[in-house]
Amino acid sequence: MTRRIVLATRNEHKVHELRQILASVCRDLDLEIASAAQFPDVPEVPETEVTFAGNARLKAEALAAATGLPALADDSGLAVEVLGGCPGVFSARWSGSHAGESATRAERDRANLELLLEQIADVPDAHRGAAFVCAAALGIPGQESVVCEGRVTGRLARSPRGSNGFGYDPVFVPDADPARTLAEFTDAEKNAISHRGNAFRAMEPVLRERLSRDV
Ligand code: ITT
Repeated sequence: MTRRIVLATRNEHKVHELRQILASVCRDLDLEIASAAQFPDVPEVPETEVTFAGNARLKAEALAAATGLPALADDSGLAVEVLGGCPGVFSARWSGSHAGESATRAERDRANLELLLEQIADVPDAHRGAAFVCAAALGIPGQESVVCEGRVTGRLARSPRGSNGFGYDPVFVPDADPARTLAEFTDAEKNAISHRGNAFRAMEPVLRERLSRDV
C-alpha cells in the first residue's frame, strides 16, 4: 500500500537530497513523498527553539497537524569549533534575517558564507575544524515525535570551491576526503557521508515501525 508522507522544508536543495536519501533508505516502503511547497496555504513555522532537535520537531509537528500526514523535517547547520558552535541554528540567517528582502536563497547562502569566511580569515588551518549537524524529526498526528541526529566532521577552506550542493558546501572539506569540498562531491557521494544522510539513515527503523503502525 502506498504511504503518503510530506517533507517539512521549503529548501528545494534539502528536498532534492532527502528524496534521494529516502529512496535508498526506504526503497521497499512504497512511499509517495510530497513537499511543503505543495501546501502553500500552510504558513511557515517560526524556528523559535535554540537546538536543531527542537526546531526540527516544531517543523514536523506543525506540518503534520496542518496536513494530517506523517511529516519529516530537517533542521541543520554548520558548527564551527573556533566560533563555539556558531553559526549553528543560525546558519540560514547568519548574515541577517533578510526578512522582507527579495534576496534569493542563493544570494543569502553566498552572503552567509562570505561573512563566515571573513570572520575566520585569521584562523590558522590547524584550528579550522567544523561539523555539519542535522536533526531529522518525524511527526505523525496523534503520536509522539521522534528525532534522530547525524553529523559529518571536516575543516573550512579559505575560499569557495565547487558548484554542487548549497549553503556552506563550497567551503566544507570533509575529513573523509580532504582533497575536495562538499560542493565538489556528486549528490550520491555527499549523501553517503553527510549529516543529512546520517540522520535519516538513523531514522530508518523508526520510519519502518511508525509507518506500518499508522495505517
Ligand atoms: P527549512 O527550514 O525550510 O528546512 P532552511 O534552509 O531555512 O530550510 P534550516 O533552518 O535548517 O533550513 O537552515 C539550514 C542552513 O544550514 C542552510 O540554509 C545552510 O545555510 C546550512 N546547511 C544545512 N545543511 C547544509 C548542507 O548540506 N550543505 C550546506 N549548507 C547546509
